[in-house]
Amino acid sequence: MGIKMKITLLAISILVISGCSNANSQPNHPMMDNEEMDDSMRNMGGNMMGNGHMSHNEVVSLNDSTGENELKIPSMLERDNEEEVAYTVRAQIGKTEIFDGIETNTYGYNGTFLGPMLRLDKGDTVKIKAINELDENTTFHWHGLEVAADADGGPHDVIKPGEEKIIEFKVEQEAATLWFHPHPEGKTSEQVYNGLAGLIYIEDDNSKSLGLPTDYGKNDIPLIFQDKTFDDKKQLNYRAAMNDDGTIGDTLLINGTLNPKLTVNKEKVRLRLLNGSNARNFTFKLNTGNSFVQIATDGGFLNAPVTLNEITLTPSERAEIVVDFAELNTANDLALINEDGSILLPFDVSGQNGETEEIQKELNDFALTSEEKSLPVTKEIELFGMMEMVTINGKKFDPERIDFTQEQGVTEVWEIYNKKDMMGGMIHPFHIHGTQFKIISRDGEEPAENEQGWKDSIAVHPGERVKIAIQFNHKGVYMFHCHILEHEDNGMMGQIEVK
Ligand SMILES: [Cu+2]
Repeated sequence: MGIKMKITLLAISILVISGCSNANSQPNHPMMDNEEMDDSMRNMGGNMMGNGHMSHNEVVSLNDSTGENELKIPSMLERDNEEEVAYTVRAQIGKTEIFDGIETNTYGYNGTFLGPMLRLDKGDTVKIKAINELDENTTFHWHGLEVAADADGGPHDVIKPGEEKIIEFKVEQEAATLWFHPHPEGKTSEQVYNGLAGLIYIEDDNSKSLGLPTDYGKNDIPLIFQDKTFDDKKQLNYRAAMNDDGTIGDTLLINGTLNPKLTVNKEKVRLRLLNGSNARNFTFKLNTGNSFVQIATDGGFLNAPVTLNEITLTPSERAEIVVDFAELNTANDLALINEDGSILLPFDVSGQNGETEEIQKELNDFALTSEEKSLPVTKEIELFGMMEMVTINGKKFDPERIDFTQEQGVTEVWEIYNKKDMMGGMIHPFHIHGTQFKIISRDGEEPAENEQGWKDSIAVHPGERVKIAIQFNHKGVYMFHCHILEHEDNGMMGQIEVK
């Protein structure tokens, strides 16, 4: 018996012993050499026992950040000219040195990995020249932006390789931290995984008057959290890493930085957290157990800062938090950690004192009216399934089918229900395009204080019913979907036409 045959039999017996029923979700590698086979088997083991989501909840841990690399800060995108708010965004293929001395094949916007930060003001009329320099179709989706459907960059807005499109919209919503990423049908997960994601900051008179930390990269820090699996050649081999129930990796990158640390002054530092992962949920906390305050949700400021010891973000959710490094005992090693204790971002607190302005008690005038609370449910969404068997209201995405219609400017109440399955079910982060909504209730209860603000994505737990009040200010066909990107690509997505 040849060595390959022995290894194959060993792999098969491991599958049988483990009683793994999702082995067929693993890609076949007929040409694998022995070393790759070893890796592949290790990955299979990991998937079966951990991130295979067979129990929907045990997930492989992230490696601790050693803190050897200073966190990279995305550059701020420069305007094309002074006269108008016009930008160029290119989706590109490139090579990035994520590991010292090794080039990893990646995608990026206006660069080789991730994208620049696009800073917009409320009231701006924005023109973006979107150019596809990839060798496959892509779209440019502005996640959280309240724009007409033809500017939203959903799967209908394909830009072919070598082609470009001018996208125009007016910024009419309040200050918020949004993001942009591709959204082509069936390919979103791979393109995001390979590096296509960038941030959008919207500022307005309110955000500028609050006295919050606004020194970009110094005390106003964007943090894009993404977990990846690198193969033995330090490549992002999406096909090998892919899991139909959500691709989870053991290696954390923040803003594309491996083993990041953040150097800060002794002052209040605003962290704009984005869970930009394909599927991993994060629960952020400080290793010292100290609290911090949350000041903003996906789509704007909370009315007042909310003191928290930890915050969970599911894929695509954002939160702005403020950590007061002047108040923390910097004799200890400080770090942002995940729920399981893995070190995400060590902090290096310099001896320098910085700004100490108090955070204002009133940040916004967000309101859920009693009228909105008393509206009847007019749209019901049932999320169900796992792996490639995911559906919304029993159906998979069909670009030719309109699932719902809603009138422009009219508030309706949607009830989103996450129906449990035999395995108990899993959290589905539910996202709606083109608008921000308000959470009315979770299983009939008022949402937590830190969810009483504008949202465009919401974690819906197994068995849970969430009611939201939602209005679209623009017309056209918008997507709603699970933001576990593999679920989205597997058809856990529907369409609403706003008339
Ligand atoms: Cu899902």
